Amino acid sequence: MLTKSPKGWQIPERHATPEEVFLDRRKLLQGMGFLGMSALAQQAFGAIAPDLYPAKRDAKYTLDRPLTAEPVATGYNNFYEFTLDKRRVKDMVGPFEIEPWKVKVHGLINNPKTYDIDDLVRAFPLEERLYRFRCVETWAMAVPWTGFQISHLIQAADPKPEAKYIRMVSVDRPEQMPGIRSQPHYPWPYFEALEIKEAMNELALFVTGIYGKPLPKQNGAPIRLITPWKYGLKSIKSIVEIEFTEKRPPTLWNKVGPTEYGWYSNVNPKKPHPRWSQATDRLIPTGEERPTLLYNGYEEYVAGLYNGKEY
Ligand SMILES: Nc1nc2c(c(=O)[nH]1)N[C@H]1C(S)=C(S)[C@@H](COP(=O)(O)O)O[C@H]1N2
Ligand SMILES: [Mo]
Repeated sequence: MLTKSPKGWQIPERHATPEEVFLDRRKLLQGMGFLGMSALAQQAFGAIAPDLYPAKRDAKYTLDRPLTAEPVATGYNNFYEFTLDKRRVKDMVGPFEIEPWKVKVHGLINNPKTYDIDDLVRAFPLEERLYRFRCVETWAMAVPWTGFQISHLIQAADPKPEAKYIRMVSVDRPEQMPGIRSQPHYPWPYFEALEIKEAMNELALFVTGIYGKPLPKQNGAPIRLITPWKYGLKSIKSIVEIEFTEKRPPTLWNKVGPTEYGWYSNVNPKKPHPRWSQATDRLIPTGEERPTLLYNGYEEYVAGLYNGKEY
C-alpha cells in the first residue's frame, strides 16, 4: 500500500496488487462452511433492528456480474480508522460500540433532528438492492445492500432554499479505533459530502444492512453511505453527523490528495489516477478483469447530474 515514502496523501488507495486472491477457495470454505453462523459471525454482525432483515429486494437494480460472496465483502475492507490492512479490519472491530448511536441532522434545514439509530432505521422504508461497487484502487465487487434512499431523509429535513450540499462525518473514537492514533497524519474524523441534487438521486442510499442482515462493523455499521456511481472512498462509514450547507464542504481524500482524488470521484475509465489506469475493474476474489464503465454502469441514472467535467 505504501508505494514510496509514506506521505499522508500517498499512503492510501494505491493500485492494489492481485492480493485479493487471498481468499482462495479453501479459506473461503473454511470461513463460511465450517465456522458457519458461529460466534464469529455473531460478533461481526451488528444487532440493530434484526427484525427488519431481510428487507424486500427491489428487482429493478440488476447486476451484470455474479454477487460477491459474503465472506469476501465482509472480510476485505477499507476502514482506515482501524487499520490499512484490508484483511484485518474485521478482526479489529470487536471493541467498537455501535449502540447506543445518534445521528445529528442539522444545518440549513427547517427540521433539524438528532435520531437514535433504532428510530432512524425505522423512519424510512428499507429495501435491498444489488449494486456494483468500485474502489478507486480498481478492485470491485457486487453487493446486496439494505438501506433507504437519502431522498426520504432530505425531504423530512426540509432544506432551506440556500442549502446546496450535505456534509457527512464519521464517528471519532480513538480509544476503539486504533488506526486513528496510529495514522495521525489523516485529518480525522473521516468526512465526505455530496451535492443535494446528487443525494436526491434514487441510487443514493444510507445503508444499514448487507446480505440480508444488519451491517457488520467492518462495513460501516450502524449506517454508511452508498453511491454506486462513485468510487468507494465517497461511501463514508459509521456516520454520526449530516449537515446541510450552502458552501461546498471539503472531503477527506480530496483534501489530502487533490491531484489524486476528485471531489466528485465519479467512476470514469477515461480519467486515469496519476499512478494507475482506471480502465479495468478487478473483481474480488478471483481477479477477473472487466472494463470499467462510465459512472460504474449507472450512466442512465446519473448522467443528467453532470456536464461531463466533474471528477
Ligand atoms: N469512515 C470511513 N469510511 C470509509 C473508508 C474509511 O477508511 N473510513 N474507506 C472508504 C473506501 S476507500 C472504500 S473502498 C469503502 C470500502 O467499503 P467496504 O469495506 O464496505 O467494502 O469504504 C469507504 N468509507
Ligand atoms: Mo476505496
